[in-house]
Amino acid sequence: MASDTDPRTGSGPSQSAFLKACRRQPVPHTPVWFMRQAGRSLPEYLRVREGVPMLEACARPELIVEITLQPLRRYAVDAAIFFSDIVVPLKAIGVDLDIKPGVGPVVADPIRDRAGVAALRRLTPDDVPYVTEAVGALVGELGDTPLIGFAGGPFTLASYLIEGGPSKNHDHTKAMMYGEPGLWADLMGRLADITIDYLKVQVEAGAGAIQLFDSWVGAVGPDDYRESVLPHTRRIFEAIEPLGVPRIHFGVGTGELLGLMGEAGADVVGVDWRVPLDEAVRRVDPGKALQGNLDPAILFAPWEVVERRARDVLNRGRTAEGHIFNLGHGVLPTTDPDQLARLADLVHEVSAR
Ligand code: 1CP
Repeated sequence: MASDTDPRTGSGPSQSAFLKACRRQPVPHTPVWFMRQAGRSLPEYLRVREGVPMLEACARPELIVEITLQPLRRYAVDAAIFFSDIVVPLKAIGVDLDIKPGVGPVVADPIRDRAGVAALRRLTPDDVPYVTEAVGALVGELGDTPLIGFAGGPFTLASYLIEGGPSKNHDHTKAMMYGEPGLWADLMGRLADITIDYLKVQVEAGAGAIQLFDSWVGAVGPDDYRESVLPHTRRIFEAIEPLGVPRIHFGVGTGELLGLMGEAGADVVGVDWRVPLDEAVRRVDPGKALQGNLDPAILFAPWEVVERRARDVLNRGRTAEGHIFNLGHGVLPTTDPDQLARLADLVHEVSAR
């Protein structure tokens, strides 16, 4: 693969603080970005999305590029994240689904039997030409700032497909996981294949890192995670390894799974706000960087509180081999963008070496 370093200046995304921290190398400052930094909390996002359904926005390269760049005009973040959604690759291989405003992904025919699982086919670059085009354009626009590609983790994708939409208890999902392990393994294997195909498209088009969002996997205990999820996640990370980009793994409520999520093959383990980073260091094997973990709701408190809590995250993050500052989950829709702008600057100031 061609190097992204300019031999004359030694610059390029590979020299960025974000990629260095992912690789546990020394950094000039702690890098920062925010999950869901694009989107709902930005008035300029709401303007360009007016009258454009979410899945249509995800299939229009010029909109993807614009929305991905919007947060970078406001915040001094160290990385951009590709604007899309975790269900985009499923839609691209023909699953009948939509993203309903105020709800989330909704699947027309939930997958609960062998025929439904068997209909899930692999993804080819021709299924997502808009992704290749948008990533390529973004990498050109972003210069030295790395672009994070992403996909949903297999448990989270399985949950949307089996439940048919957002779910609190994942009833049908767990019924299949516990009651029909053969069918579950087939489904998870296919989702892993699709995810590998989809992440490869993004990295081959120029994404400098990938994040696997297994947002809802915290619903599973450690033994079941090890048996029913980890093998599939491991296969995804192993398939991406030869591409040479850092692999980040994140889920919500995964305090009891952090060690296993690292074992699955991530270079960087994302931590939600429930586990302090110095405790997360003890739970994850050596050789991993950590990402996180300010409670996104802290941003609703006065700035003094945000500052104190952000300094605490940075202090605890110093115990990790590499730390990427982030929120403990996505930016909440009513967040004041000025608080985020101030937070990104604070992280850089406080952590400058
Ligand atoms: O920074 C960014 O802009 C990235 C954009 C992004 C990402 C990373 C979107 C846009 N979706 C995602 C990933 C995603 N989608 C995750 C993993 C991250 C996380 O845990 O937050 C998940 C679980 C989803 C599923 C999803 N899509 C939901 C959650 C529903 C639930 O189960 O509670 C929702 C509301 C969506 C729709 C969606 N995705 C993105 C946007 C901007 C929207 C809202 C669109 C609309 O309402 O029109």
